[in-house]
Amino acid sequence: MSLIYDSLRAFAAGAAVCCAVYGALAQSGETHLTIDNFTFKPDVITVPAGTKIVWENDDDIPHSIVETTGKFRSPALDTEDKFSFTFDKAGSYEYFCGLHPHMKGKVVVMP
Ligand SMILES: [Cu+2]
Repeated sequence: MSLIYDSLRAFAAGAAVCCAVYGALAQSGETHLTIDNFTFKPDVITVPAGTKIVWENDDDIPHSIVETTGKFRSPALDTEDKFSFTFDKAGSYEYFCGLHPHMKGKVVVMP
């Protein structure tokens, strides 16, 4: 029995965190990510549909943003360059850096 209660408690805590994040982002409609030290920050983000995500390269070498199935692709971004994409459809969008393919990120779009 306690195992079930623990699972329920963990689920409720997760749902509360999820909804708090959803509410905060739903108001702005725009979310900023940075690229620094060969890392997308945050590398995984969940947003409501219709959110515009803006990536800014804060690294001192160029990076790019390429969606794995070709839904979007940025040019090489120099330091302080930005790229944005508006996520209108729910789904999971994985992307990587075209110059350093080991750099990976994911955007999860809620309906
Ligand atoms: Cu890169």
